[in-house]
Amino acid sequence: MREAGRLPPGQSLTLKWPVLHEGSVPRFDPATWDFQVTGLVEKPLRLTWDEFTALPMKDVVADMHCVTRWSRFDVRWRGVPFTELMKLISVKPDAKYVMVLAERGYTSNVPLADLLQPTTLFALEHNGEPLPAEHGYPVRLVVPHLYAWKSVKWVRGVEFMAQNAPGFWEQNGYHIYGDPFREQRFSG
Ligand SMILES: Nc1nc2c(c(=O)[nH]1)N[C@H]1C(S)=C(S)[C@@H](COP(=O)(O)O)O[C@H]1N2
Ligand SMILES: [Mo]
Repeated sequence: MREAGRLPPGQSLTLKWPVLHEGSVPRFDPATWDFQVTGLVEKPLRLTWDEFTALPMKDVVADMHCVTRWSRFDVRWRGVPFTELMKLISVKPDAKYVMVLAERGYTSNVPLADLLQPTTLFALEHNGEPLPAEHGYPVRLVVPHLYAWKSVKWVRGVEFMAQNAPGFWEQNGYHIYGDPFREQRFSG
């Protein structure tokens, strides 16, 4: 055990990797895939697959906590840190929140400060292999310190916002922030 209290309250450890998402697994076509940055930026940005995968990458080993009460320890991700994306854009000073956008209209809102954490990345690999399709191939966001519904699979872009706004699960009763150690599962 790396530290006591590593398992958040109300969670159980799993050694498997459950698959959890709304809808079906989208198809990936590198010729049409893009990553779009919109909202409160000086200039919107569009990256092609080749441009996105040329960005610097690093490894992050982190635990994963789903609001449905399973946690996985020591998940190894490799991908593009959110801070690398920040180097390509000028965010306007009033941008404080981000809507993360995925295939099929899935969204989740995350404060910009949380995305700037060194452990937040756009993961392309898991344990040295490309992400399995059902786990977000080709790219998913990983925000390990929040409940995993914020770790958006099949991510396609981010929109910078001045005000917080609920994403898909947040509109359906999940907590607007989602800290597993404070058991922020549901709103209200
Ligand atoms: N695009 C998309 N990303 C998503 C979801 C989803 O429904 N659609 N579900 C979230 C939820 S609730 C969880 S717990 C994790 C599960 O990731 P996994 O299937 O790789 O374990 O993905 C998150 N990312
Ligand atoms: Mo979840």
